[in-house]
Amino acid sequence: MKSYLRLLAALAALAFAVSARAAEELNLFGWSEYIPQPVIDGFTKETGIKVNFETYSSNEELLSKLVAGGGSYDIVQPSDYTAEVMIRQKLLAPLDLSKLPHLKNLDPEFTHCGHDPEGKYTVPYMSGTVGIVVNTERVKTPIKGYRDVFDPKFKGRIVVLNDNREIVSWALDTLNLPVNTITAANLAKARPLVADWVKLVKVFDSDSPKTALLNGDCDLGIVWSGEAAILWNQSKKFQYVIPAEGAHRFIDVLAIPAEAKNKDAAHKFIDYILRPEVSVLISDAFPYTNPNAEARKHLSAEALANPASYPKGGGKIETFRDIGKAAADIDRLVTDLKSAR
Ligand code: N2P
Repeated sequence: MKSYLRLLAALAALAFAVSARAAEELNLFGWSEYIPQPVIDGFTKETGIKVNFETYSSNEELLSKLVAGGGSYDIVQPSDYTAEVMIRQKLLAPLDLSKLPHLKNLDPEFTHCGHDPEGKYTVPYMSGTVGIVVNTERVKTPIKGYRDVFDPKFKGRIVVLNDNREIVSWALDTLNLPVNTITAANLAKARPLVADWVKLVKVFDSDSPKTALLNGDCDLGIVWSGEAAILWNQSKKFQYVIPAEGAHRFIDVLAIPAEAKNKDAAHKFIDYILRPEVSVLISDAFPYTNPNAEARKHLSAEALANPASYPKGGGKIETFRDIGKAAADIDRLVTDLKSAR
């Protein structure tokens, strides 16, 4: 009888362990068109951890949902400057670096940067720039910078990111004003430029700005470099130009919200992403600048020669920083001007 009870207890424990494993989940909140589904599926297949994947189109959307949603996300994917805001607001959990053995694969150029100097909260996912794409079959004049794009003759032929901080930074760069020290006076100077520019734009799209260029709806774009790289792979008529007035370079990261409920699974996912063979799959689908030095060794010569993914030289390239309350002023400015156009 005793051994029968012991057997029963063992079976119950086993059933509990199996159900606990089956119940393990990960709530991933990431940029659209950035994390390939096969990568997520591969992680689930290997670990048994079910991934619930939600996407967003801007850092502002991520930030507001994270603040409102409390503990519902286990991994988020902010850009560097938004990670900086999250660290300041204590919205991120410190990472347990002992659970991330593949961190060593990262190129030090992308780690310990201004947004997270001690590398305590964030792991670089992909990097990139924001630049101009020109359909050179349709646009015959030289396009070097923002002023060339926002020429009235291109009205209705332009697609740009639907991203207010980006748009204002193009105007500030054009006026040779700083993009990270935002004053009311400088925003007032940028305003007329932005007002003129938004009237020329046909499509605002941060998710897939390549689409309007591919289907011929637009001939010029200001887009994420990974989008430009996909266009280049489709046809060499789509040329990528780093704007002469200055360009934005971002490092998008993976981080764990302070309130996350599945922190262990989150570390497992981050380390999975850091494996070279997984990271290569990400580069193949979304050819941004891969910060993983080991993965880069496995990229094709063609992938490494893509001028949008791995631009050579170029002028002034800056990262964005946390600008505090001025972010709301920028948002208001562009939202007003867009609705007035
Ligand atoms: C992916 C957009 C990622 C770039 N669709 C944003 N920094």
